[in-house]
Amino acid sequence: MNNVLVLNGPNLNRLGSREPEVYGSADFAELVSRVQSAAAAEGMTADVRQTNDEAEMVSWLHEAVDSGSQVIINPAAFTHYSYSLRDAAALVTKAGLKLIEVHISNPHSREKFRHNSVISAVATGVIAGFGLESYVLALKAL
Ligand code: CA2
Repeated sequence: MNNVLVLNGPNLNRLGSREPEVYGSADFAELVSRVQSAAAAEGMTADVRQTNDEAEMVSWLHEAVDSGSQVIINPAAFTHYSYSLRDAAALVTKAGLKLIEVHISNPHSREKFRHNSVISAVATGVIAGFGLESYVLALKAL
């Protein structure tokens, strides 16, 4: 079966605890089950992970290259400044694997510092602003 790595960055483990007007009311456990059932509906399996650690996220992208896995990634705040994550994401797409950047909110409608992504230029595509549906749309795109 086609397995996709669904990687989530810092603070997303706290989803549901604040700012429901921006991120919705679902918690991270609900995100995991929503993504896994959407993946099953597409004939895929989803390995859904979250980390607050930049080095761990870089290692997971290396793992995607080594195992030939496609990636859906919500880099969270790393989106806006992490060149190490950008370089690791570029390794994925340069290996011929798809990497889709997703966001729950629409960063372009928020503070200026969220308007820039250092990841988007090396991603296959970007989906933002549809709540947890952003992940489902990314699965459909894959
Ligand atoms: O909209 C997104 O998915 C973001 O990637 C979420 C990041 C933010 O830094 C990006 O600009 C956009 C923030 C994740 C924090 O998640 C929480 C949500 C609710 C409660 C606590 C943390």
